[in-house]
Amino acid sequence: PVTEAMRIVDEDDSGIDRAFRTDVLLGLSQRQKAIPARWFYDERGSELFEDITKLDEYYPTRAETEILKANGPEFADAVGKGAAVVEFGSGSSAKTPLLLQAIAPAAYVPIDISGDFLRASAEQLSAKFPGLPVCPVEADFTKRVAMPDAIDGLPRLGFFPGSTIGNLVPRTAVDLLREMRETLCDGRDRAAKLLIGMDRVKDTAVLQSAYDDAQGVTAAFNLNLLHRINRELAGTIPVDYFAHRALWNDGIARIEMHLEAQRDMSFTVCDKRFDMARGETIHTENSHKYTRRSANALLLAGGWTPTHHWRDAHDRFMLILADA
Ligand code: AVJ
Repeated sequence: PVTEAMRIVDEDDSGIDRAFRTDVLLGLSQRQKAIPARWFYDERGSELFEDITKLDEYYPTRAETEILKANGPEFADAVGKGAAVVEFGSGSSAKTPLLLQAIAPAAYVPIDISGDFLRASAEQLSAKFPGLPVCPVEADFTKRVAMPDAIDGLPRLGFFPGSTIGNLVPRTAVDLLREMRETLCDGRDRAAKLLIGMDRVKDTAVLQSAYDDAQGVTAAFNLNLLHRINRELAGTIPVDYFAHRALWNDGIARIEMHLEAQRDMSFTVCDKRFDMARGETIHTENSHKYTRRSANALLLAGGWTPTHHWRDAHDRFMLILADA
């Protein structure tokens, strides 16, 4: 059974997403132009990301799935039965069934900003687990989210797979971890845990090709952001003048994606004019990589105490369980 999701996207009279407009206009006005990675995921962007997860070069999805498949009984032991699983950014993940199978939860609460994706994946999940109450919530999980009454009194397990946390700089990641703790604990002294996936620091060439694949799917994913701006924010960006770049920033252990101007240009977005010089970039994504220690430090700063730690056979990825 799937309950009705609430709609929370804030649109103006012409149907423009206010948060998207603000992030793009402010982001393009900075000296180093930058747009938050969360805006990649319109319908096309979500499809392209699904394609990325199937690429030979893109290991994180397979590595995390391997960990989930290999450790079912251990998750069940560590989490206990009858929890409400609250998934932050449910997407269309194939990972969720693996977790639900392993721990036999009492309810499943997927939270996602994309309502259509959310409803589709809630229906799919519900079909696979008849009898499991599924309560989708359409919301921006970077803020505290009200939990459905249906899970009152149940112990809660937050699930945040996919290394999505890696998109955030540490200051913002810590804020998010604290918001998740608020969402799960509801201001009370509730039993809450978090199972979070984090990508590991590894050989630079492996990282680089994971974010700059031979087929150009990641390039298309990156460039799709410009198409989205043109479509949704009345933009005139000449998309063909941009090239995809993926760089490893060793000092802060992250892959950076940029869109690099291949020539001087000017364009407008929502009637605002922007100029770019050849070689200048729009910074579109950070994907932070962690060691066990740096991951633990981040979780602790966010109010979570790590208790368990699992890796795939090739040490590429880790799942960490933490206590509120
Ligand atoms: C969905 C944030 C985990 O950082 O690996 C994939 C997104 N960007 N290829 C990542 C992404 C380019 C991805 N996350």
